[in-house]
Amino acid sequence: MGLKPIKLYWRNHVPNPSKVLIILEELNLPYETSWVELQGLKQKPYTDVNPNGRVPAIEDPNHNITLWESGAIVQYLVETYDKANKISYSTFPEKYLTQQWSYFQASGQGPYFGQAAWFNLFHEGAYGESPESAKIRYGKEIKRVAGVLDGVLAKSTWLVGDKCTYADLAFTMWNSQVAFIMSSRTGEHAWNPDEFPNFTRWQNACLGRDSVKKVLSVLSEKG
Ligand SMILES: N[C@@H](CCC(=O)N[C@@H](CS)C(=O)NCC(=O)O)C(=O)O
Repeated sequence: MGLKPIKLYWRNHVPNPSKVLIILEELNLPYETSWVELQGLKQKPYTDVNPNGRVPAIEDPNHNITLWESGAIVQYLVETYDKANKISYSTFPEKYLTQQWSYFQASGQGPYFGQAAWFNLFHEGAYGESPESAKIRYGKEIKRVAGVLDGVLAKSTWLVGDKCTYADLAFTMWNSQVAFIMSSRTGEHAWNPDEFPNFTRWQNACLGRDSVKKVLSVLSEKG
């Protein structure tokens, strides 16, 4: 029997919903998207779906489940629908190493890159000040995280084993925003991808996946 479409609540140009879109595309799952306006995020009916008032969230009618937090959604999709292990592992220790990178992305990359975006792009508009120390702090974190990945990817093509997994792809959308987030930074604080050649090669490989190309084209159509 065919699957019913999975509903994804999302907004454009924000990395966490796109992280889920990439996995839906990778696994060739039927889905439909439901756009949530910014002012609708923190009020009903959306808070009945996600009491945390953020995107993404999904409703999967095939298993009667509503989920939020992009990492939990990706893990659910992979465990439920990636039976062929296209982008995951069921072997030991690869299964747990993939989870490890996925947790690192959700706790070490997403929030820090997000704060870098906030202080470089939005804080001044909201508070009328532009704290240099916060820009330095989060810019350094972007470089530190890129450096961790660069070191590991000097020895392997992908984060775990010999294939691209959901953990690699979890990093792609935030990585793709770094040049824009850091575009006003200069001198020693500037973002220079050449300092992280293995990270850059890996990011380009992720950007070359059909799933990522499809998501990026949908995002650019949406404007
Ligand atoms: N940890 C959450 C973060 C979700 C998140 O921050 N989503 C952003 C878009 S990328 C959002 O909804 N922002 C709106 C807001 O902060 O009000 C996840 O991974 O799903």
